[in-house]
Amino acid sequence: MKPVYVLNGPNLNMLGLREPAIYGSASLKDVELRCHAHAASLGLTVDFRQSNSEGELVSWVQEARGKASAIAINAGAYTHTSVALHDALMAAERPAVELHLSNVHKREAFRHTSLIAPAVNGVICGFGVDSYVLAITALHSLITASKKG
Ligand code: DHK
Repeated sequence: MKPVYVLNGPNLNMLGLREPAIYGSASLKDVELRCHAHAASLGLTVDFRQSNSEGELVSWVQEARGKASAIAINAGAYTHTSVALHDALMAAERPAVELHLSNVHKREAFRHTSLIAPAVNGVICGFGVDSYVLAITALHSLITASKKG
């Protein structure tokens, strides 16, 4: 079984240090460990990555088309700006979930728009690190459903 790509965008390498009242106290390494443990409990594996570069994230989404079973993506601020990530996700033809630690709809107006949401199966936000766990659970259901169908 190909891994689920869990892709993290800009500033997520600062988790634990960055605005903990919004993003929590867990580090990105803590998040990665939760993802590996949860995926294993569902019989999945995870390839967990972070980049501050939009182009690198686009390349990873392109790579996922051949190498991943599904994509969970917290694109950080690129969520709200990146036509390139939207287009890459449209071309990936993999089950995909957009996720966020914070509830972006309770925050500044510029976070209320996602350019990538129309290119994914669904969106999860506002549950802190559990957003990653919920995204992996959702992808597991989509992978299982696509095998039956
Ligand atoms: C993370 C970011 O870096 C922000 O730019 C998004 C998202 C929200 C999060 O909540 O995980 O607006």
